[in-house]
This record gives sequence, structure tokens and C-alpha cells, in this order.
Amino acid sequence: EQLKGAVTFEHVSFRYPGMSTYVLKDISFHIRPGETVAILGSTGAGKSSILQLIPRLYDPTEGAVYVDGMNLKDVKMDDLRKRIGFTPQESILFSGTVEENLAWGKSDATLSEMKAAAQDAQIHETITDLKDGYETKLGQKGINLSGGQKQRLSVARALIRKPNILILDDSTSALDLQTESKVLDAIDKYKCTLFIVTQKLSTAKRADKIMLIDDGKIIEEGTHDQLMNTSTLYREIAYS
Ligand code: DUT
Repeated sequence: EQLKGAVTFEHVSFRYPGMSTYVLKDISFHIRPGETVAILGSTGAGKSSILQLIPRLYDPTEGAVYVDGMNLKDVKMDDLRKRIGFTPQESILFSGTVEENLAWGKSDATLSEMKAAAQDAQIHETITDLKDGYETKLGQKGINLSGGQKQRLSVARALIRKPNILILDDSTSALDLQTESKVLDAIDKYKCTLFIVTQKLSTAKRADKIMLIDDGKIIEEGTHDQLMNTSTLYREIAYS
């Protein structure tokens, strides 16, 4: 395949269309294919805004984003869609069966692909326990899932496409430490580049790079061990 999963931000500044204030200010970083990046920062810091630029939900106001050295603007949207898995902060599930929800975005997904992804996202057993298994209807007239179950279903949906770049925007926040760690162990096998917004120290610890975001800027970056040595702010987060 074309994309391997390197992601580069070059002097990216960003304001939402129609807004005058910049929510991202001169962000630069380079992530190698297969690396895991944990993104930490308080609410409104700009974490989601950074991540939304990778699947081109928005384009930078200034600067540029590159995937495998290609400016995103020169990559076919179709290639991007196939290669980038993105689970937004609020999982988007619609009224339809579990199967239909899983196959959203990859309509040719086979049942065995769905089951494999669901197993990796630690949601397969929940699904098989439902009245009609993978054919159970969700939503208004169907079953309502818990927050954590919805999150795991969205992760499964993203995994089905075997993305080169996986972006989990706070999509594991409702999972307990053990379940999250099982999901992350499974994601490791996909060898994709992973961006994960998290508040969990256990998740930050396993990242190749942690980025601390504040007020639209990267204020610290490094591994857990590096930041424990160099960053008072990170130590405060770690001990809180
Ligand atoms: N913002 C907008 N319009 C949007 C989304 C966000 O103006 O559609 C603003 C709100 C905030 C800034 O952008 O001042 C950064 O928001 P973002 O959602 O990127 O921050 P976060 O770090 O992801 O916050 P949270 O942890 O609450 O999701």
C-alpha cells in the first residue's frame, strides 16, 4: 500500500472557519510509521483540533500536514478514508444492527472480519450476549449500549479497515484500565500509527511519544521516562 503512516505537522496554526481566535498555534512534530502517540492536556487545549486535521475534517489555516511526506492536500480523499481510522470523541452509532454499524465505512466487510475486529476491541462477547448477536438492532427501537460499549464498537469499526493511522479521540475514556490495556495490546498487532487522547497514565506510559497540549501549543513532549525527569507539569499529572 501507498501509505505507511508517518505524520508530520509543519508550523500548523488553525482557527475554526468564521472564528477569529487561533486554537492551534504553530504546531510542529514528526511521527514515524507505527509509533504510538499519547496526547494529554486539559479540556479545550486543542487535542481534538489537532487530530481532526489528519483525516482532513478541517485544513490548517497556516502550515501543512503531511502523511508519508505527502501534503494531505495532494492525497486522494479516497486513499485517506481507506487508510485513516478515526473515532471521534462522541461515538457515532446509528439505528441499525450491530453488523451494519460495524460495516459503516467498509460495506464489503465480512462477518469474520467484523468478529476479529470486535474481538480486538473487546466487544465481541458483549455482542454475542445480545438477543440477536450481530444482528441485534441498536438505537431508538433497539438496544441501548453503555458509553464504554459504544466506544469499543467504534474502535472495532475503525479496526475493520486495518488503518495505517488510527486516531482514538478519547475513545477509550470509559474503559477500565484492564480493558483499555487489552484493546491497546490488540491494536499493537495492527502495527499502525496510533494517536490516542487519554487521561490514563498507563496509556501514556506505553506511548513512544507523549505530547502535552495547552492553549493550542505542544508544551512538552517525550516518553514517560523522559518527562518524569524533565517536566514538573507531567510529574504533577502523573502523581495526581
Ligand atoms: N472549538 C471551536 N469549534 C469547534 C471545536 C472547538 O471553536 O468546533 C474551540 C473550543 C476550544 C478550542 O477550539 O477553545 C480547542 O478545542 P478542542 O476540542 O480541540 O480541545 P480538546 O483539548 O480536545 O478539549 P476536550 O478535552 O474538552 O475535548
